[in-house]
Amino acid sequence: MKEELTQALSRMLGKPITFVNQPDGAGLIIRTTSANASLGSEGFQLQSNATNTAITLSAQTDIGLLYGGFHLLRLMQTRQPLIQLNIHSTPKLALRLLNHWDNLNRYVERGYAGISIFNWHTLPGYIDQRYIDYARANASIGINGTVLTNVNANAWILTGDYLQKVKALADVFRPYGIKVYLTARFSAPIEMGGLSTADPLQPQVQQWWQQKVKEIYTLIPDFGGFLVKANSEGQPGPQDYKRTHADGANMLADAVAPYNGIIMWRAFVYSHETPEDRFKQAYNEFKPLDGQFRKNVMVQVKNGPIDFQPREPFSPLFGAMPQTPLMMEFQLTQEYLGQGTHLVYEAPMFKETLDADTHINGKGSTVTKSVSGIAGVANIGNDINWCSHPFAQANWYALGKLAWNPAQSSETIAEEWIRQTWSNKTTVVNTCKQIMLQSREAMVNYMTPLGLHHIMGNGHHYGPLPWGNTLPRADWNPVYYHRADSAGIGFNRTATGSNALAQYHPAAAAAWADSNTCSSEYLLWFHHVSWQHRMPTGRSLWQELCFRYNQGVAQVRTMQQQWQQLQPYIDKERYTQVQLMLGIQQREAVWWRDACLLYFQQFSQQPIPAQYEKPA
Ligand code: GCW
Repeated sequence: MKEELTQALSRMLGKPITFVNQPDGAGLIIRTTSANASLGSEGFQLQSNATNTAITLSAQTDIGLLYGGFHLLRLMQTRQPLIQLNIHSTPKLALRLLNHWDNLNRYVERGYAGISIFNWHTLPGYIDQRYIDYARANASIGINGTVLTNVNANAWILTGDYLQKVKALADVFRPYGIKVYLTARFSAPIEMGGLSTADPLQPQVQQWWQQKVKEIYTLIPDFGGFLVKANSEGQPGPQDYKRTHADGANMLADAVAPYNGIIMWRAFVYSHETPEDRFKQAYNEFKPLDGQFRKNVMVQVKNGPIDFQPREPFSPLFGAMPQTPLMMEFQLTQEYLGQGTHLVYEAPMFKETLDADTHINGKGSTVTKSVSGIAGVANIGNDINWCSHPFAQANWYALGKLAWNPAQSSETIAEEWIRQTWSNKTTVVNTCKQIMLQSREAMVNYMTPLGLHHIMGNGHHYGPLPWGNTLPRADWNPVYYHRADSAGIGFNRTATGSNALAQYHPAAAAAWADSNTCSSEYLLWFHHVSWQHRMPTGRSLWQELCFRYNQGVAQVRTMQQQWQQLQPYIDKERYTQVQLMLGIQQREAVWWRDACLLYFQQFSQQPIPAQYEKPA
């Protein structure tokens, strides 16, 4: 913390900083205190004295002081007044993690910002300054854990040589309060251990994991634990041996329990065999297991039931597993959100899920109340600016801030980030904020308005492919999701359809159950409605679709104009980068609109209203 303050304060104030052991009552007074138990192990307090000549930063731990130090620097950098401070801050969620989908060969699955920052080849001997900066950046926003490896896991990370490399990273991250976690490939006992089975109920399998875990903790005493993707998309898992997810998770949980480790077991599963609506599968598999997991198992649930779409209803698992701690999984990397090129500020999307009401324990049972931690699939790579698109870093920032305090608004977070990243000038702050705050809704409009989902290109998930119908599995194909025909469009998930709605508490389901009252944002998630269906705006469904797609394009054009106004205030390099990216985004918004409207028009058999641009 001393180092951080020295570096930052001397630059901000333009003069060297001195530390003294006997403060004379003025300046910044830093102290650890055991007197204030409410601060916990990570909280901090910043308080001014009566005459505003001193600020006291106190915490129970060094990490608390570090977080408090960063907070003070943030106040300064965003030009907040430093008088009458009375801040008491503790994280609302204990686990605030990044999940890297980084492979050992440095290819990042769904990564759009270069290759992995973790250079396994030169570790453990070479400690790249980037590892230190990565830890500093994370600590500055309260992130306290990182899963270094892809959930589509490679067993080799568990070999002795690789564990030395992991240890080197853990040693770098420790002073910043960041614990290291790994992904565990369920079949590792076979692939690495030479066993003939990975059956979690076989004693030799259990022993293999116990040994492995012991080896890890000998090197890394504060190792966090494992994140596991099992029996999903071809990954090995306990079901290969007719065991349940609980059997698999508990076996690993028992191995790490003596060291206070945890297992984060992912609920992102959907099976090749079941013809069941994919929406329902995670709930169907996991809900019956509630109560069967060990105490140190957390089930990690993606925000929505399908897969990181521009807009999804919250996953029905939130609130549905009262005996199992849940982790929220958000995706920072923009797999379905324009990837490396589109400017999309994701905080409003995260907030929408966190604030959603599950009604499980009556009104006000927000999703936030049902989670014990938040993980963000990282959007970081070795690009010079970490996240490639200059605005993408805001999503990393927002994840940390929301995990610390889910009640913070998207706007406040955006403003903080803009001030620290671009400028404190009012025009820049206000204009960037406008751009950021409309960006997610713009994207929903030009990609998947009114509750359309999963109509992007197969495999790479980039660009429109609503006509996609050639893959061997129904639920890989866009036509499975939009179900457009001459009668109408949308997926009927009510009682007369797949009845996925029944997985929600009746009070939550009620908001979506009737196509006449279901909010437009979710309409086609839950209903197949006719092209003539009357929307709350008075337009027909078809007209509304035309309106939304065009609105999305118009919003991106507005974003372009707004950005242009900032040219005098932004350095040329970053200004041009964003400008060119917005150009791509604009062209692609048009591409999306034209492709989708022309495709759906075959079914609606209605003209595109004259006021809109004619698709090329
Ligand atoms: O979002 C999908 C991606 C896969 C990913 C999978 C998952 C890591 O298309 O690339 O695999 O979900 O979350 O497991």
